[in-house]
Amino acid sequence: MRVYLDNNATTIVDPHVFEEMEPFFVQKYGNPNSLHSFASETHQPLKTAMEKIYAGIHAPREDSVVITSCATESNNWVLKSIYFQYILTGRKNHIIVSEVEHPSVIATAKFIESQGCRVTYLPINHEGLIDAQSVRDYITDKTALVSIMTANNETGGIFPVQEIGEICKEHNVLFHTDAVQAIGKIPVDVQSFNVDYLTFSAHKFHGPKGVGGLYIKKGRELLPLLHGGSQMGGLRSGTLNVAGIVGMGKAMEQAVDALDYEMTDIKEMRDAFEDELLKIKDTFVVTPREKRTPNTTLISFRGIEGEAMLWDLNCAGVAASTGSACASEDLESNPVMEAIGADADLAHTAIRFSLSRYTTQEELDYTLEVVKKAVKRLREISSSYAYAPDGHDSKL
Ligand code: C6P
Repeated sequence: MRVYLDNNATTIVDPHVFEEMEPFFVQKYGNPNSLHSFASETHQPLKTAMEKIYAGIHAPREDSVVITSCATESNNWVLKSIYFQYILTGRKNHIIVSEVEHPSVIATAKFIESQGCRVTYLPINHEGLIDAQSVRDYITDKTALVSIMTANNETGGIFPVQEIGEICKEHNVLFHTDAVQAIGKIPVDVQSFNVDYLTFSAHKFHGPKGVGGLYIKKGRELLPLLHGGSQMGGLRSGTLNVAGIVGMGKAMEQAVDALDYEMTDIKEMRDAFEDELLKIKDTFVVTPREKRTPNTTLISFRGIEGEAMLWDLNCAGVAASTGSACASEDLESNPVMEAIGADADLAHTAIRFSLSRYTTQEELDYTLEVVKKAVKRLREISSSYAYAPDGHDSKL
């Protein structure tokens, strides 16, 4: 059996999404900006897709949604543009990001820090969450931007963006949220979130890879990301990825339709799965369930290196991760566990299981059996775990 439980890294493209994209490769392949029928036959599908994207995040018509290639691009764009517009010009000198943002925010923040911007890396609390009021403590009259994710990709922890948005508004500070892990898992509404910018990426909600977006509130315009033609209002030039945009539109529509299922059925399946995992001795989950996206469990198995567990899971056909896919090759400990202050053993033993609406009970039952066997085998050979063959394991 093959089981895919790494849906925070990427998701299967929904067959209906694929079906809607297909005509735009070999039949309707015109450049939307050309002046002939090959171009015009792409116009209505693009318009419909954009309407679905606006509706999915509750964006008012007067605001902008700019299509990008991925969330990494959207995140880079916001921070670098703010640097050019506010920091380099001397109007402001400071931004705030949480210390557990995705690397596309953290690395960009570090880059602009190297160029002279002051950056506050907001700490998380013992539950792996952000205290909204702590944002207030760090804001100064020189703060240009706060960038805090809607939901964390490692733990699934949901951050209080609505409250943070209100605080930013009160202080006249721009607010960006990376909502990549929230779309299709919890309601996302740019208006109630009080955001100026919001990032998303189609491949996290059963859309294609290589297409994402950035919501920009009216009056909060950024500098053009790619100079060139007039596409995307001149903010991001380049021939439109028609199939990708059509696919993202369909995926967004379906994500909204499936939201209830994710928040009830998938959550129930995740909770029951997690209950079983927690019955294994010396296992730990940090962020409380009710404060997490419905599909994610980040669990530590004391005494077992995350990579060793992944090996055993993979050999049995189960795909999970030790955390963010783009940091998985550096063998570092899980950054959220580190930020919480977990000891080195625990930080190195975290495994992320992330479900999707395609996950079945049968797959979770099989995974449980695989995990139990892996825990037994790996703890027997673990140098940091005292394993008692009679089943009474103990911590060193
Ligand atoms: N996180 C994970 O395994 P792209 O691929 O650029 O569209 O998405 C980047 C990104 C940005 N923000 C968040 C919160 C994310 O989770 C991701 C992607 C994957 O956690 C791959 S590193």
